[in-house]
Amino acid sequence: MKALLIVDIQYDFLPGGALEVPQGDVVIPVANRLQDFFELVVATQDWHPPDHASFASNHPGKKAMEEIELDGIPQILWPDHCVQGSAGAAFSKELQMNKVEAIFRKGMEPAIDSYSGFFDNGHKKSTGMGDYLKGRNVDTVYVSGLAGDFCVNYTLNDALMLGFNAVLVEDGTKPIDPPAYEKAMHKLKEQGLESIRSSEIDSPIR
Ligand code: VGL
Ligand code: ZN
Repeated sequence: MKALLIVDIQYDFLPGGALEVPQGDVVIPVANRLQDFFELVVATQDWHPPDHASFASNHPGKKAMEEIELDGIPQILWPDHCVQGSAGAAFSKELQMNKVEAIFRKGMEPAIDSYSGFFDNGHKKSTGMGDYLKGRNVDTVYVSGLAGDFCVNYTLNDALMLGFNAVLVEDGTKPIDPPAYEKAMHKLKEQGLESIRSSEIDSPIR
């Protein structure tokens, strides 16, 4: 079975949000249209406590976009975003949610960041999404969402590492830093990532 994975289409990553992805809103109609062609749709949701270590505001003297080390791994400091229960953490009202069977939240652990929908950045804790998908006999994941160079990139990487076939929906994502995104996708393609344009999908995918 093939599943559509919708990554972090939340107000804070959309234009006007705390950590906006330029033109991030263009991915919404793409993710909406594709859902009709999939038997299984799941979503991820960035969901941080206010004291999350990825927030520059929790590191006196540091500014957003500065890099530090967190538990031995490089960490970009972000503006406060996707705080649990806040308006910015909500899924866009434009995003169709009826077909979404499960939502995997991530980034709840104050001291660890979690870009991928599967694991935290140190690969210490699983969200359970990999086991869930395997339990549903999923062999291939199609990925759409935000941001292309962070959560989509890390999610695709972990999907491949877990043995799923992974397909990037090219027009279903937008990055924060386009050159970094291109470089990351190039690297993932060498590891087996496939990519398509959403217009290539016009009948049920099984
Ligand atoms: C994301 C930065 C911080 C993402 C989440 O969804 O791509 N990026 N938290
Ligand atoms: Zn985050």
